[in-house]
Amino acid sequence: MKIAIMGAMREEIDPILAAVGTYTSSQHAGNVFYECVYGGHELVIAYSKIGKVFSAITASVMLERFGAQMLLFSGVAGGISKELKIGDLIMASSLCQHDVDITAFGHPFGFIPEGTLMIESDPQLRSLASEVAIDMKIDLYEGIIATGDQFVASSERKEWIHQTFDADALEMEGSSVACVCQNFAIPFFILRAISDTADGGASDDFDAFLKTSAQVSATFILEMVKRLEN
Ligand code: 4EZ
Repeated sequence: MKIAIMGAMREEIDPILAAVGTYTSSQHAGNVFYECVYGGHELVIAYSKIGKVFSAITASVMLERFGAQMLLFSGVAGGISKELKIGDLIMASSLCQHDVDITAFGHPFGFIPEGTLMIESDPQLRSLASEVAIDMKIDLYEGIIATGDQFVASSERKEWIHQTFDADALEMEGSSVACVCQNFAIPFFILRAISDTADGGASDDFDAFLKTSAQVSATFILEMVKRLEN
């Protein structure tokens, strides 16, 4: 099976490229796509650049041009749930867009007509992840991830996102990637390791923990790939 692995930032896919060893690369639509064989699977790996628009481009290209039949996202996120500490892993059960607002027409925050407020990730990939977590003796959280085109560094905004969407973590690409995969009917999985807690200290924590948290997420994703049926 051909599997897409994406991140938003170079730092999020670097540990994956380092682990797979040799790969070929090609450029398209403003991204570099790396291809290799790993764990008996063909992989296409790329980072999109930050945000919903860039990540939607990259996900679409991986599915349409490269023919990926499954998409795994690896990266970092801001923690909302008090249970989540820096370095902890969370997989998205469902994702939403916290910055969508057409409430002037009576719609709830996050809802776009003919879309859904929440997009659920693939249940089979989540159960595989739960097995991997048990075997690796890693705590893996599951919860709602809220996406928006904002680096959240404010307790107030973070609290609003928690109250409005019951979200446990937030970032800037998961929901757009989920939306692409839902529309192409491709199973997807979004994994994030916490780099900060989206409050006043978020930018300092992010800078300090981006690399180590990205590594935690990448290691886990590669273990999942090894266990996927051929
Ligand atoms: C976006 N990603 C951060 C991009 C940071 C700096 C140049 C994850 C993320 C995040 N997103 C980690 N912490 C976050 C936070 N507090 N708010 C939004 O996916 C770009």
